[in-house]
Amino acid sequence: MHLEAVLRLSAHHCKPAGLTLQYGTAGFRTKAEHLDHVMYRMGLLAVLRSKKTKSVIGVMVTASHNPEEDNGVKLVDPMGEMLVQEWELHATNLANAEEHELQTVLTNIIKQEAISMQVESCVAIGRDTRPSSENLSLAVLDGVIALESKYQDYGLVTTPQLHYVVCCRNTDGRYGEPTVEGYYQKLSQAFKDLVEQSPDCGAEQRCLSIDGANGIGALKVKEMEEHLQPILLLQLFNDGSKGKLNHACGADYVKVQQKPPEGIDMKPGERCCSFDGDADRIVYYYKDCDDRFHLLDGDKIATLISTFIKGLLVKVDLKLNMGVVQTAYANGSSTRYLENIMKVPVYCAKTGVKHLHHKAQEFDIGVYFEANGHGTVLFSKTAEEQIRQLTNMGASEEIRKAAQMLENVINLINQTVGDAISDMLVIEAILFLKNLTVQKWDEMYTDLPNRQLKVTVSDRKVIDTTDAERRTVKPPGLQEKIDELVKSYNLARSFVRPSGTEDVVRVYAEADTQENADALAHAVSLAVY
Ligand code: 16G
Ligand code: ZN
Repeated sequence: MHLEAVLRLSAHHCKPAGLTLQYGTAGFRTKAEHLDHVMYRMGLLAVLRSKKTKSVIGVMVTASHNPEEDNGVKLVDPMGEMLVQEWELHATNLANAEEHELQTVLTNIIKQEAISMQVESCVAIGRDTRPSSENLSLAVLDGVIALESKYQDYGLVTTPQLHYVVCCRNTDGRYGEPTVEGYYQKLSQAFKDLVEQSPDCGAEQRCLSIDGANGIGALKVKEMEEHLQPILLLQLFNDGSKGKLNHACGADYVKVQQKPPEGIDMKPGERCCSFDGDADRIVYYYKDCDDRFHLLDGDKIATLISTFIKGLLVKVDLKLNMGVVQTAYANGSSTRYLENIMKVPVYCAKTGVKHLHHKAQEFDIGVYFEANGHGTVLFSKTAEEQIRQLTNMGASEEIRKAAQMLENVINLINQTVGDAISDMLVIEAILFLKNLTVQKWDEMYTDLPNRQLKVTVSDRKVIDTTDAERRTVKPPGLQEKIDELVKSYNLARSFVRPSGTEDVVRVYAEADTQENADALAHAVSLAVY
């Protein structure tokens, strides 16, 4: 192995001795100034992964909803999914190797994975709008160049756009044209085809206010806007021209704080949504006439989408199984509504997109959403084929029409990963077609009041969970204490889990009233302490 170029270029991206990081739920994430060497090495690893899979591999530089000073990086696998788990370990080992160990660690990965270095490789790179992202993506590029790989730098893109182009590149364009323009074309066409059938709605119903979190999503919505007119009239706030990325705005802020972002002008009854910093999450909300804030989070989105799809499935009369995947954070009311009223099977997965995605793949149609607004719908090959067949030769006009709508949904939803823009268009289309206001959508069920808190502990790893993070098995006695506390409230539920992205323990509680949810969350955080 000739790794001289790798070592020579590594001298420009030296690892601070002793610094260790872990490839977690969302790749590497920390203060931007600690990431230069990690980026260089993820460039190297992407090349190896590309050679191993004989496919284009993506590298996205972003720290999503984290503060502007942070940054991060994650690798995208051939079909646009998250990096497989076994390679997360390689990523961690490579990032943490001291300079003098780099060659050995790299050679070990090559040996262990039996990678033939002669195989061609190609890496697709994207980045968000953080000030640090440009230089960090150049560091990734240096790693790619050191291993003499081909690459394509897509520049400023949303995370889901990068997942999309990677998938397109590896499926000979069957998923779409592998460009950002191709993404706009595919989605806007599917959106227009889907809403074609909708009743004529007034201008008011066609207006949507978007909080772009001062990030990449805002930039991309501006680019896409003209493709969506005149059906959808978008009003963009927090577009990055003034405010700071994710500061007092964005989907995470709105969900956790349960209040509107700063910088948005909300009139009673108006439909609003917030993206996060890399536009892979979305939440909706509105203010009622009494100035009360109503949040429609990932659970409400999952319910809306799965109800719509189920309705179409009944019409086309296909025996396709549909399941909804949630996490422990899903509001109890949403789970009950889906199971008892909609009669849709619901499953709980561990937090983190890869876990939900994986579970959703078990169904013909798998709808997954985290309460925080990250989610999508996956259609199996069988489902896609059966639906497509019916669009050509459905028994009746009604069946053909319903099949056509399902096909439009397939084209509109970004099946590689949760996507704020794509999810937004699916939601808007459903609201048009069903002639639903945001209030009516909100009334599908009433959320149980809930509270999230974080607790700083000396070592969050002392907490270990089971049952998709709904119960703790360590430290001893903690679960019993939580059970005891939960018993004293009505409709209550609570759990704690170590965060995968921050050095904290997260606490979730829900109960019949906000006061009770707050009190329970508080009591449980004291038990953790
Ligand atoms: C990451 C995950 C997100 C999860 C969050 C939980 C991906 C792409 N993102 O942002 O799905 O909800 O982590 O963070 O997997 P936590 O472990 O700090 O609560
Ligand atoms: Zn994100």
